[in-house]
Amino acid sequence: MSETFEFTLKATDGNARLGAITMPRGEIRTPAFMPVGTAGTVKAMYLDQVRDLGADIILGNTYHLMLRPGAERVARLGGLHSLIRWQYPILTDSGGFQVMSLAALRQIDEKKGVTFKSHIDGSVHHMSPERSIEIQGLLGSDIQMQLDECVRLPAERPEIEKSTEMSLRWAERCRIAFGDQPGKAMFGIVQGGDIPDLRIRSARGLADLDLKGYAVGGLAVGEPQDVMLAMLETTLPELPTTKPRYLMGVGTPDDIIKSVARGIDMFDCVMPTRAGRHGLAFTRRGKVNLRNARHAEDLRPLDEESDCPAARDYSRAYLHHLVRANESLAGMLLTWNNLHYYQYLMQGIRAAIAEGRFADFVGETHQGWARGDI
Ligand code: PRF
Repeated sequence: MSETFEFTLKATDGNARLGAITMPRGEIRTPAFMPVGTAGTVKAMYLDQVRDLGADIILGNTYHLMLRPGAERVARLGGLHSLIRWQYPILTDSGGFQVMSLAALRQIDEKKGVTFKSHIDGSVHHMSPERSIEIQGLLGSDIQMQLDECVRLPAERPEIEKSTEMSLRWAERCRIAFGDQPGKAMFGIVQGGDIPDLRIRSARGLADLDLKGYAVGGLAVGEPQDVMLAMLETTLPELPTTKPRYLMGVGTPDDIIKSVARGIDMFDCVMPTRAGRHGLAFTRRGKVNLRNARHAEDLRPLDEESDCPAARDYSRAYLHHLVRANESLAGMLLTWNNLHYYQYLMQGIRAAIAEGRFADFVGETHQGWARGDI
């Protein structure tokens, strides 16, 4: 495996890109979906299963891990990879987004960073751009994210502008704190809300910093899908084609396909894992809510043609029972099914781009969802 972090573009089909990131812990085939392992576990899954489904990289969260078990403790225990038994690349989010969505009493100061109260025990913590990078280093993260501020939409221009400019200055501080680590990467995060000139300003400012990769943040935070897609169309032409682009926290299978069509290479989302724990299955025939009474005596599996045992070998009647009875196995089977479906979708996307038939693939995939399963 590569000693350094490299991104290779292998084929394009329209704006869709097929590529690969190579780095010391492994290769990441792009477009890639990264299962979310917030607190050092992809909930309800063994990491061996996650790997077998085709995941090349998983995501971890600075915010959760700094609070519990603690970044210094993870470092003393040998780092996140060895602790959780995942030897492949790990990307860590920087913490700012989770502080804003989970912590109490948040205060932002450009120089000092964010001060917040833990959602677990109310203890007070500080995180500056430099401390976020330090924590991500202690965890042993392979791809680190800059500390940023994400504004929820709708919001007024002055608020978005102020936070976009601050995030850009934080990117520079994070780049300096990260320094030169050949086998690892630190990505900048484009902000700018739903305002095109701010998106362009943010993307150009980050491009000038010559980072190893670029994320698009601040989307899927309350705006309609067409606004999100319009922001990608505004943002992506401003970023270098030679670096990977990561759309943070997105999304549904439809969001993913439409974002790949506009040039996104990487995704992460709690959708497949969280929805699975709530009784919702993603399939080639669209979404199936196993809580629904119509499944109570349905002996058909979710998808008899799937090669995932959770989709192929268990009846809907049994899955329905497990969901209704609140059994752990319900979450385990549906998470397995959903992560399998997401990786199957990404593999289909990559094969279609390689063969120059991405538009046909999109059409066929939408047809499958529209057909429904009953
Ligand atoms: N910033 C960071 N993490 C994120 C986001 C962001 O804007 C989003 C927005 N969809 C998800 N996760 N640091």
